[in-house]
Amino acid sequence: MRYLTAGESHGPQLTTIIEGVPAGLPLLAEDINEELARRQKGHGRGRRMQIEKDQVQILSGVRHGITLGSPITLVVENKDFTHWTKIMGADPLEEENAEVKRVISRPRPGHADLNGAIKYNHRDMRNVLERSSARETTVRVAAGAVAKKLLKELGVEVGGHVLEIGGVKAEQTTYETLNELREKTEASPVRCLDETAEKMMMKAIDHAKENGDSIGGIVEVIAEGMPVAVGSYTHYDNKLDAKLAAAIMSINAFKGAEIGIGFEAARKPGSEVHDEIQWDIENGYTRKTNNAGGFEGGMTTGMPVVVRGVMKPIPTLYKPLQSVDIETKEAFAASIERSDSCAVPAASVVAESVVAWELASALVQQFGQDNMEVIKKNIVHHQERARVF
Ligand code: EPS
Repeated sequence: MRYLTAGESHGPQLTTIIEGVPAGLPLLAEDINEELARRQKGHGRGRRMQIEKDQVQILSGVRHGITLGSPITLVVENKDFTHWTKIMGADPLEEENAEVKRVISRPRPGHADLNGAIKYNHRDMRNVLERSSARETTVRVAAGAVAKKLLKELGVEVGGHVLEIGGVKAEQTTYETLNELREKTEASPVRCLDETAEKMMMKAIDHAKENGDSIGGIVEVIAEGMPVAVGSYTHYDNKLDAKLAAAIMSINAFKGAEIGIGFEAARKPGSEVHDEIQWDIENGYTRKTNNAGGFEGGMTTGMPVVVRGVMKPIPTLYKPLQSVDIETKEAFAASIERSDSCAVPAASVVAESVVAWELASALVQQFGQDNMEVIKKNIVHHQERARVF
């Protein structure tokens, strides 16, 4: 499976074309809209989220609520476009006017502005900002919602939560079931399981906002029910854990990814890191622990997949940092654009989406590409073989 996205932050719409989703998957607009609404929430979101009410239009690949196996086109309108029709229009302007174009010549440190402008030879850095904005994650979440639906049909559930915001760490991070995790995090304005930390995180976000600043954090995604031995050790680009790390790193403002205990493994001896193997007739091979986060040798172990990502503070600040005007080369404060003071809770939904996408793609690749019935049968057969192996 693969997908492309298109669309500018203040253009008319965001689009994704998804190829390779098997036929026979039940899929409704509301499955996708639910995920889009989750991405819009979170303490620390800015004014743009009050303008948008992200809703998907399914324009191809689905008929009467079931996927056809043909490319799926999903579109989400930018309601804000009505305020940007001239600035972002596709037609030439009658006269060149920097104000009408809302030209940006002072790059924001931490954003794609300067490097993107040099690469594509844009004197107006709005041409970079419009595509590099995290607004694009809207349709990645839409594609992720399709992946989640596919995973659910195959017995795989995905959840996520926030572990840390602005230096405030969640101490209580355990949960009995993914359903419980979901219930608690949906009720939390910062998608955190720890109620004490939640309040401190919200205070940290308010404090950043008052100061015209922004803060980042750490999110965790868990997937339960992945069959064992999905992915491969045979070649670097077949390793599923590597694909997950790349997917996490592809989210706007993400600077690192960890699987299982991740960097902590550097500080422990092997005897405390590796997950001992056991077997019983009902469950087949299982592990006593899950420090590996569900991966060994680029393949799933059958234990829950656990992936974390770190998001830096959003670089669009109301209190701008020092920059240089690319026209005059003089020192200036960077451009001020409307922004979120913290988008970590929203980013945790994006992280769920990109992880779901990679896991769904891997299952489809390994167990049959064309229709859900064949994939389901192949997975049942595989799991039975693995249990008694
Ligand atoms: C976002 C929409 C954007 C930003 C934010 C994410 O809308 P606008 O630029 O109109 O305010 O709120 O993106 C960034 C701050 C960024 O630096 O990329 C969204 O839909 O999530």
